[in-house]
Amino acid sequence: MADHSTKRENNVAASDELSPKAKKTKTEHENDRGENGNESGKSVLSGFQTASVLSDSAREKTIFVHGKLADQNAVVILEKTPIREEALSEIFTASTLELDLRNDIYSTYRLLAPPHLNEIKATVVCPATDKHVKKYQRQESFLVDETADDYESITLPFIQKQSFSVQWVYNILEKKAESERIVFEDPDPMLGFVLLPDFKWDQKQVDNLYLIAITHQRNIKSLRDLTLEHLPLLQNILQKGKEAILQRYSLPASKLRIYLHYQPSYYHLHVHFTKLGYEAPGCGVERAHLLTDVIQNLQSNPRFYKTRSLSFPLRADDGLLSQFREAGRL
Ligand code: M7G
Repeated sequence: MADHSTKRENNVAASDELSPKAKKTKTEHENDRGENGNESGKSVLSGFQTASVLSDSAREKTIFVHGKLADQNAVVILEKTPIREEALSEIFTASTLELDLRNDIYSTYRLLAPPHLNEIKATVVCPATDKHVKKYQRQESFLVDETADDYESITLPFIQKQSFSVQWVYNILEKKAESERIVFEDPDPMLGFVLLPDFKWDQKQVDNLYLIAITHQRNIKSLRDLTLEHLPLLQNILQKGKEAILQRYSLPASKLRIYLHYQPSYYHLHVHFTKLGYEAPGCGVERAHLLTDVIQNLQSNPRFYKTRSLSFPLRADDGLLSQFREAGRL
């Protein structure tokens, strides 16, 4: 259950800290509407042809759709955005209400808010690969226990052949994309990183804060590659990431969940920073490794991640799962 005092505090932080940014984001969106989102008055998504719904959630208010956009395979993710406290007075004054039912002290309505308060966040992946389509498809998962030998003989060869492109990561590091969204950067080639909002976060409220820190070093694929030599890098990300978030969003470290995924989707080392209390996708124990634990594990055993078994979930049609099955490991 959300703690209201905390929520209020965060929303105050949100309005203090986010409003210049939110304004900027609005201007960017307005520009986008002219330059990218709309072409001659028509949304680029108006030509989207739905092939199938990959998954949806009434609780999360999301839908993942597979289809074609200008003859290319595409995935479109639609998500209703949270209601912001600062929008409440306009919602109450400027909306129309249609009564659904009234019974004793209870009544329910259909509230039709002005369009700008009724946003849907749309994420488009185009052209999407089959792997993208599978990533967003609802599927059964299986927990795999990967030994160090399994990593060398099964996982590593698989990810070397089949992982998602990390071009988007290089674009961020080289300031070819999203440079205006960077919250903090340490440019040091060995210890440095770029901290910026994850594209899952609309940055309108701190309640669902989600940032990622992407290392400047390009040769660290995942948790499995980490050894004692990476401790200064990890400590730097932890320390400076926390400081930058406190400064920008007034959110102290005690409100942050800071972790790495194993397996990640993108094999270029990055750290997730999400707000404690926000059930971010992938923050469960079967996939998220707290950065503080990773640091301590490496301090007590420099080869911890080179030698220990690591468990993680794989989806039913993941090629890596077939490899584990073929090797008799499942
Ligand atoms: P991950 O652990 O490799 O995989 O995290 P996951 O997507 O299964 O969690 C990569 C993170 O990068 C995710 O949280 C994505 O939402 C985020 N992300 C992915 N892309 C393609 C982008 C992007 O283009 N820009 C930004 N800002 N974030 C992205």
